[in-house]
Amino acid sequence: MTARLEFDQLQSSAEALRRSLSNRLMYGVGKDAVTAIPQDWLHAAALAVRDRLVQRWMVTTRRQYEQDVKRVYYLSMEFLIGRTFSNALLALGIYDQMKEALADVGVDMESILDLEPDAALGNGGLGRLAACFLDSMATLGIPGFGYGIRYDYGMFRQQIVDGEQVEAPDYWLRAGNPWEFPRPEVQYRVHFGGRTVRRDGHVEWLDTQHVNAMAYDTVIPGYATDATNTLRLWSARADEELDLSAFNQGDYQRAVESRNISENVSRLLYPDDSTVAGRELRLRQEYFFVCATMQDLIRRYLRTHSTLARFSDKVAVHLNDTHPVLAIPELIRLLVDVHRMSWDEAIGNIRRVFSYTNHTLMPEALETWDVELLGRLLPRHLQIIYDINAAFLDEASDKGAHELDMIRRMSLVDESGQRRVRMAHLAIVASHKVNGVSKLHSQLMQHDIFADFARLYPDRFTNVTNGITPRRWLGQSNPPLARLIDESIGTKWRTDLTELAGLRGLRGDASFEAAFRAAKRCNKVRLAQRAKLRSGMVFDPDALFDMQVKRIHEYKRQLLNVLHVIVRYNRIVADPQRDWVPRVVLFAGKAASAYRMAKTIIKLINDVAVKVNNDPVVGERLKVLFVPNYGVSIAEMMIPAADLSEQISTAGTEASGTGNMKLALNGALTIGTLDGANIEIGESVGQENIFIFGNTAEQVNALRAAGYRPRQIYEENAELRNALDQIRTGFFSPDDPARFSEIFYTLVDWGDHYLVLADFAEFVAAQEAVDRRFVDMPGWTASAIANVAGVGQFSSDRAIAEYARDIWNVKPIDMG
Ligand code: 26Q
Repeated sequence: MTARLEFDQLQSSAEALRRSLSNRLMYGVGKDAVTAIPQDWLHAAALAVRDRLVQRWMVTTRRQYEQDVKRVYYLSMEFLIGRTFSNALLALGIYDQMKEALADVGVDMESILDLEPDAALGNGGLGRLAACFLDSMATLGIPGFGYGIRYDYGMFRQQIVDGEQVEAPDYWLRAGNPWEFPRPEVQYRVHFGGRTVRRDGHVEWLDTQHVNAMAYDTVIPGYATDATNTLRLWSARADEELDLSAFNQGDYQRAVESRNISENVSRLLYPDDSTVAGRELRLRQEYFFVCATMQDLIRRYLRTHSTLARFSDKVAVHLNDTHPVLAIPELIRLLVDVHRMSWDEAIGNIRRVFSYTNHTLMPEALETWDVELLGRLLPRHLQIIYDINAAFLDEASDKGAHELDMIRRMSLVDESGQRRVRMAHLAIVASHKVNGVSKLHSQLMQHDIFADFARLYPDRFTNVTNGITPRRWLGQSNPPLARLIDESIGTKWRTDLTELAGLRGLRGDASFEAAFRAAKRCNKVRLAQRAKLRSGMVFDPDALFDMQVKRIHEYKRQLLNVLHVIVRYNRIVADPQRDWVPRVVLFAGKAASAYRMAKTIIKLINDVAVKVNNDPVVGERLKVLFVPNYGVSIAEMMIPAADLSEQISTAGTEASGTGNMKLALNGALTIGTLDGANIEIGESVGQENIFIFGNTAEQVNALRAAGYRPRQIYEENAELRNALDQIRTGFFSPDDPARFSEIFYTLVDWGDHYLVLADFAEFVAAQEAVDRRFVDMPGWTASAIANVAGVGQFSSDRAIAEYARDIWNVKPIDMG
């Protein structure tokens, strides 16, 4: 029986929104216009918007059900969503109407936007990619679900105190989260520990401890479509039983304390320190969310199917790196031990269902887990992994892999030293597709780290170059440019970014070029105002804005950038009267809290900034600023203001990069190495519109093999030597002259692993070419336009269409 429910059909006019706003403030927030603080208005407005999303959500869910669609489950430990309010308004096409409605009740919308906290449930590129993919799946109508963890504390807030990074907790839920729907009725038990007992064909897992995973749902709107998707995040809940037993023993306090401990599993996001410390809580997190997710998707499947026979026709599970790879043994466990499927049938299903994206080539960043820890926490899963390994090694030997060395290299268990499970190997063996995230990365993957597997399973490996959503990274973050593009070539680019190619025809059109420059200048003024407000620093919007915004990591080579800044500074001081091109060098990014070198690099940037910015001889010719607390919202403000995009990783280390795409889309020119997606960006925007320098991945290998000698470079290049000596002897740190000596030795005497010195001279030469081009303003503008016009293929819509066709085998839903 269906109840006779009647709903208001919510309209999009300013008037309808004003009415919703009043209702939501009153009945949703419990305030009136007199008592409401700005935060309350934001909350009420968010609820009014959410109501309109829910309408679409219900329609989509019904269509999915009617069409018995194949669903994609995108499993990721990270979703770096940022703010939702503006994004949802734009998706619904009600931005101006909401602004008017708020103005009618005396609230300035722009002033409340900044009150929304970022949902910062991710570290960097991998987490933001997941967020862009959700946006694109919804926009394309791909039936997709994001699954992850609802961390109480997201990415830490970075404060800079005396030039050093200080971490503060990010309690993003403090004011409540109007975008989520708690689903207390959707809870699954997640077991840990215990022992296993074999019983005819299946295995029982006994004497475990458990915690519950409770669902929180967020609607993901598609742009200019009724289609929406769901992001389901799990939060840990201790259950009643746990309390009762302890309570019965008369220890009420301990009962409550133990609740807290078991709920810790969803407490915080682990920062990526790239040398994975074997943290037990991290392993618990990984299992916690995939366990709940696998139970949930089996339940959803069985609601509309009576047997599991067609499971793999209706379910695709994608692993965003190896972090969710325990989903594989967990699904096998559920199919075999709970649903009593045969092992062979279960294995067949696994391979059809799973696919895996690799995001790094650096061996120290590949996840492995100690067999002892795995066996203690997840004894059944360790058995399953051993069984998969045995079957795999048989298969490998059938296919002719007999050589003992090769078997050892490919085994899921690394037996050298303390035995460890190689999570990437598990993902490869159990997936039907494995992809890298740029052409170069996918090639290196097949020729270097996973070469044995690529020989064994040549059809399994593929490339899907990353992409970014144009809705957030142009439409939302860069209104002046978005408006200009709308006026010049129409609005279709928002759902088909290749439309931007139409801008090519406008190069040489003086009025378009002037408007293009004006849009950039407007963004630079906005950033300069913000910087003035926050740091007191004043800079000239007509200077060249040079930006390196990304996590702080040795391989990303912020040090190379700093060395150039120091050399430029020394040159200015030596010859202040030359016709210097004024530059503002901006850095932003977080260092993992345990990564000492990365933190020292932040301090160096800030010490160099103090020296440069306070030298009266330098003046406007050079300014250096480290912008604190880089995250999605700060990126949205900074990126549109960039002239120059620094993408200077050691070739072969940056899997793809996505900041490179965002900056090019906003009309910055790239200075970069032939690494990750930089290569494809160069091919698309034209080599004359990008500044490429440095050793190629191949040359990097050759250099290392031949015995790289950084000290020789140091000795032979006087300017470089001088800069490094300044770092070593305390020129930038007179209060603590030895502060940066470790940086010096790392580069000069301890091998310079990332070849900073090897690429230095070419980098400086490329920077000189940048200056020459920038003073030719028409030439620069033409190149900037060529960048915007050329990056259409780096839309996440293109990436998702490729995943859907080549990896997931899913079709868009028919919205009727
Ligand atoms: C693993 C285990 C324990 C703790 C933390 C981690 C961990 C967390 C996050 C390891 C790695 C990450 C994040 C990696 C990441 O962001 N990689 C980037 O992914 C982007 C999207 O594909 C690429 O564009 C970047 O090149 C790549 O660096």
